[in-house]
Amino acid sequence: MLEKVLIANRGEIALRILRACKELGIKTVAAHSKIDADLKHVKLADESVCIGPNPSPESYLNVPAIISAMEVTDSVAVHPGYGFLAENADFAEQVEKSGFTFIGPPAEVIRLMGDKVSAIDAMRKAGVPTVPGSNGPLTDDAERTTKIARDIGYPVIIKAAAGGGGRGMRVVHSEASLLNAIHVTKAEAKAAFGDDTVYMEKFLENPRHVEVQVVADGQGNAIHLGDRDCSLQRRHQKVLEEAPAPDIPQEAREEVFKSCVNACIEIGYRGAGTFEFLYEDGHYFFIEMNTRVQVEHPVSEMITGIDIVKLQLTIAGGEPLDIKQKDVIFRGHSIECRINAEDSDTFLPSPGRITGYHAPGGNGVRVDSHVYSGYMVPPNYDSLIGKIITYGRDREAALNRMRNALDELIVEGIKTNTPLQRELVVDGEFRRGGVNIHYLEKKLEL
Ligand code: MV4
Repeated sequence: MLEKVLIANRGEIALRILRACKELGIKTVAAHSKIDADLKHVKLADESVCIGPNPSPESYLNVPAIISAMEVTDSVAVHPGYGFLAENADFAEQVEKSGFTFIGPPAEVIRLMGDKVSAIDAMRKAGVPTVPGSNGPLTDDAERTTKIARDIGYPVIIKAAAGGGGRGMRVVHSEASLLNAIHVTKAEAKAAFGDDTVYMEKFLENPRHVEVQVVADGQGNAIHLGDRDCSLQRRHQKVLEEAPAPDIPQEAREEVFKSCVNACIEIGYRGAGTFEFLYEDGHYFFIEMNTRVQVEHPVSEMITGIDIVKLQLTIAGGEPLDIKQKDVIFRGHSIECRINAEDSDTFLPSPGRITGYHAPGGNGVRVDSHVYSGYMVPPNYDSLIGKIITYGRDREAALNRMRNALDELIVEGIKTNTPLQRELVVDGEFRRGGVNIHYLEKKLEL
């Protein structure tokens, strides 16, 4: 087992990681920026180190500072959480080269998945269903490119290989605008990522965002923890997630789950990971793989009873998976509402001091949050201040519990998106289940 883990993140996920370490008897080091000295996990950790000033490039993205912090504290491993350096292959590589353990997949696998062209290629070869597309980078052969688009059929979407998460994409509706759209997307990709490689896919007009959670030990064992629906999003920011994904035929899901587990073995995956799919008209289309623990991982934990972060830690410590697929029992339904320090109508950030705080509770209610009364939400980082997760025997029960939990939540001193979440959990169409990725943005336009 890992002896001492450095937590290179902040906020609720840092606290989540700290709790998992404590349950496993692992010593903890909280690496934090100057303004984050008062974070809850910093107070609870065995040790803490200030790794730099508030701007994240100088602290949570500062690789030498993090590696130095591991050296001075005798940490053996680093947990990157999500965001920041979590999917940075160069960071993982430097950590390992310095003799420490990166809690995540091997650097080569992060790199393979970071390049969307190579990720899709690997998945297609492993039998994961992908979007009809160019099956590789677009070349400067205009005739060939035009033919690919014709064969796929318009609309198509041009995506940057180095993009992902909604960055560097452009939809093309007709041949007349194809070549210029590629030209512009390449220029933007070059400027944003330093890599102008782009590829083409059929543009799916009304898909759902369905993702599959996997865990692999890198020793030949891999399992899936079912799916999540994350379609409720605004500008590529997820707002509410749930597990399982509602209203999908069981045979279709079992098939895609199997393909994901198989792909984990084929690519030498290790740790927790997520296969992102678009789901439309009964078909799954792989788009990206996330090689980190995700914000919404708790809904999968709630319906399986499995602690994903503890598995990340035991696997990084070299232990084989001690759970077989047949021992993963799916039961009930779980909803997660993200609580952000932002105006519920304008979505503008609302940092500041929380003067009063009361968290919901009761049967089937989980709150993953680092905030407390008197806590100052800094303006420097993302606005997530916590997550409410509910469990119920079925979707309706989980939603009803969420409605009550949101009613109980009190956050004073700053604005939060709680009013929006309260509206969502009673929204008729959402409650019927299976709304697509455009539903929330369309609802907000009204
Ligand atoms: C797509 C798509 C439609 N067709 N690809 C956006 C985020 C990135 N992960 C992939 N994205 C999309 N890729 C094809 N071929 C629509 C989106 C998309 C989207 C996907 C998931 C969740 C929200 C979204 C919002 C807008 C567009």
